[in-house]
Amino acid sequence: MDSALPENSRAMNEKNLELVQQCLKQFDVREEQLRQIQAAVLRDMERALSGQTNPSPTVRMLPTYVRSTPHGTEQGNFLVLELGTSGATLRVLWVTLTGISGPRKEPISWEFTIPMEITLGTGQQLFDFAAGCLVEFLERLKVGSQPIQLGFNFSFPCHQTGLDQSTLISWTKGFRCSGVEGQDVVQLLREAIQRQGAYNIDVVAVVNDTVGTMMSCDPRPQACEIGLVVDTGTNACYMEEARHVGELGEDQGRVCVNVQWGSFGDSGALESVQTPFDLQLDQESLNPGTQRFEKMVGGLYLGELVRLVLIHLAGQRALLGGITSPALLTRGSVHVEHVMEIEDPSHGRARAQAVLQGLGLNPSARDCEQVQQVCGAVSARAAHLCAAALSAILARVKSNQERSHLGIAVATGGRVYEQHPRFSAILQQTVRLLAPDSDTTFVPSEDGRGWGVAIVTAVASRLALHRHHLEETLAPFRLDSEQLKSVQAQMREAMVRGLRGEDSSLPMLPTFVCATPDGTERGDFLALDLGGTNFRVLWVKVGSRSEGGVKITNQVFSIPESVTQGTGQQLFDHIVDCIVDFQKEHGLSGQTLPLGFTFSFPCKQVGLDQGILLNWTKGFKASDCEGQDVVSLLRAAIRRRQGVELNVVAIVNDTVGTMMSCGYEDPHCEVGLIVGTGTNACYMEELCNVSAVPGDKGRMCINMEWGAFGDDSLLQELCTPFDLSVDKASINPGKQRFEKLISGMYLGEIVRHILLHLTRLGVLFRGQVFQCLQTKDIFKTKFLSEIESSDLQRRQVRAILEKLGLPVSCDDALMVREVCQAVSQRAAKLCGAGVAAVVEKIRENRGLEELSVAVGVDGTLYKLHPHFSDQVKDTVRHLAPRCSVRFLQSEDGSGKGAALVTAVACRLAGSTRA
Ligand code: 0WK
Ligand code: BGC
Ligand code: BGC
Repeated sequence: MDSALPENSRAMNEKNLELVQQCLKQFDVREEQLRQIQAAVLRDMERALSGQTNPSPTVRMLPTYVRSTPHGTEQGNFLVLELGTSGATLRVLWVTLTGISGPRKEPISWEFTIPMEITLGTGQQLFDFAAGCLVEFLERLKVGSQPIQLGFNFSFPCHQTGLDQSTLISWTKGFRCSGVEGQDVVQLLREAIQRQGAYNIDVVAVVNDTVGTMMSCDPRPQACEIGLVVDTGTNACYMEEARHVGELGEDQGRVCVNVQWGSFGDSGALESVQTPFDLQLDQESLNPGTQRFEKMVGGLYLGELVRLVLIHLAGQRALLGGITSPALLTRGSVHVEHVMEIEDPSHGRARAQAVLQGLGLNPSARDCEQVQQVCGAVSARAAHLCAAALSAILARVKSNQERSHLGIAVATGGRVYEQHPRFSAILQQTVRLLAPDSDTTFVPSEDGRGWGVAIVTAVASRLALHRHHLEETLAPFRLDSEQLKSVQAQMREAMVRGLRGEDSSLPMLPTFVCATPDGTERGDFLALDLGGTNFRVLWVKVGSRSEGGVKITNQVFSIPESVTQGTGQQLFDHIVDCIVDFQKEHGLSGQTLPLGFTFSFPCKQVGLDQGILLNWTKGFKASDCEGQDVVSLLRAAIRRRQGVELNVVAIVNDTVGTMMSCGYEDPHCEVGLIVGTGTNACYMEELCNVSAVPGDKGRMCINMEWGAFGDDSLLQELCTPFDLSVDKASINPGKQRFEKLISGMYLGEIVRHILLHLTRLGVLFRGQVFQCLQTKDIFKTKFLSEIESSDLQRRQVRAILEKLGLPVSCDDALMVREVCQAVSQRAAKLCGAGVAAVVEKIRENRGLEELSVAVGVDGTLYKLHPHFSDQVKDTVRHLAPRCSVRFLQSEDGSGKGAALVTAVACRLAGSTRA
């Protein structure tokens, strides 16, 4: 072209070309620089994942709560609102998902331009504008008033705490609406839709555009595991191992992480490749100092970079004859579309001319050629940098999958990636250079993100439906203050009726224990503790405090079900066998020590050593015992065993034993509470209120047998179908209703029935009803305690359930935990309402304004469950504010109490064996 020109013009042209080349050289990023950037992005990713803050990583690594790539089963119609991917435009789509087998239906979509005053206005204006577009779209679509589920494609950095909870961290890409940063954008959209009041639209998911892009890929033959967007802005997401995402607290499965690589380099990592044009562009941008990587790659900035270079070169008189124009000097006058056209291999030169003339310039052919080079340099750098960052993700996924070679599919989207004539090719070539051990397939996402957002929305709506089913199922377990007050009042009335011997579901059994230990008790005693998790034989030495007070030697014996559900003779013979073994073991054989018998079942006592068993509870069903005096049954067994002599002095309920045991340490302990296999309470009642026992002076301990509260269907309203199933399947249907809502023997079963119900609804375990879930008593109450312990990560919850043979997803584990929490919380609150009724009774018995009292407590559920005891205490504080109640956990169990009752009896009878 120059050969025809005079010498000096040729020299001028060469000098100008030199100047242009020199300037564009700044946009060259060498391979080793790209590798440094790849390594720096990877380092930042790992820092962000592990929550490191110093130095703070500049990529954000935001969990998206999308846990699986599409499995194609999603179906239904979904509305999708896209905001922020393609500049100041908003798109509304109607997407019909037809599942894996159905034909792929093209979405119906509409694009709306967002006026500048909206993108820079208030958040309310922006969301009202968006809601207005939704209504306009739906009007045209004539969808009528059916409930509509919407997926919100919001392409800005957001901290998500769920599929439908997302807080905007900061605006990018020319948006700067006030009052939105730090807010939940789903809430803002819901409010705007409500203000429209036109349609019943439920926003069920918010999705970043990279996620929508990744999810829009057809999972056949290979699901995409990375989503890449290069449009106005740029970003990527990928499937990360959930265990690496600190804030999730999970260990299995994967979760999609929104990398937010636009902010990479905000702390200087890109300085080595930044040009003065980049710095100027950043200075003049809406968000100086941030989104440095995006400002070198995103479409919103490529045109601007070209413009600044053109002005610079014109300023050096190396281009355009040194002449600029007002349009060229106007920020944003060169768009990415211009750059893409100018780089068009066939028409680029002509387009360059048209674009420059459109800017009021008069370019020469040489100018056009050099402007093409400028565009080429700027976009090639963008593609190289993007490839370096993408290669960092590939390296991450490869190390996650512990593979030497990675085969992976990347979903791509965005106008720059899709429409720029060379961008994608340069990017793919550079990725092959930087990540040679990854076989990367680039899959253009067919309709962009709409599809993918609809799939995430379908998943989210399925999860929302599950959440609805879960809330609906658990709602009856969430007792409010009124319900608890009514249980307290009903129990109070039942107590009074029971004490008067009137019709009541509360037996209110006199125990003939009228005094708590006064510390003068002395001697050796044997004690038996039957009715809890373990059967124990105890040797209790009661000495003075200086001699160390009470010393206990005990031994736990198992009682096989064949005995607990055999004959009474078998049971009591088994008990005597254990006593004999114990005596042998501890050198007590042949000694006749006074014996206290903790027998934790409802007994009508006619004396301290006479107790007629009213009915078995807690899985015991030994025949020929109900209606019998169990002390006689024990004595008969002792007689049957030749050469054994035992002096049974007292029979006490475990609540009484517990009260006595704690009362030995704290004389204010006047209530005994058991929350273990079964549940029950006793307390010191005024003798004048106990119609069954003559006399009206002093007090007597009353064994309430509150487990039977509600056996007169008083608690019917509180009983859920799950409670009815547990009761029906129990060995004593219709009995112990209060106990069956509270105690350890039943909570696991209630949970199992709820899990079964939720599985049948398809909410849990993908709707598969596994045999183990249909197995009675397989879900132990101790699992509740384990699953609810707050420091237990989801992974451990899953381990417990997997041990049962249940394949558990993360969401399953979460929901199972919520079920356990609801069941145990109800139990604790009901137990608290019971204790409140008792302490209020004592306060009013004594005509006190304020009562200070202690409650002796025992039982595995109360002791081992992480939250049970606190919830009981909170409920008592709430329902009996005029009672200050201290809960004393019994260390030695009720066996010690039984020995102390025996010691008191012996003291009162004036006979102990030193
Ligand atoms: C330990 C007591 C015993 C009582 C038991 C209740 O010594 O008398 O029956 O607590 O708790 P569980 O063992 O049923 O959890
Ligand atoms: C946003 C990202 C988005 C990307 C591509 C960036 O400015 O921060 O969330 O994915 O643009 O649209
Ligand atoms: C029994 C009570 C006992 C409670 C706690 C209930 O099943 O009826 O007597 O106190 O369990 O063990």
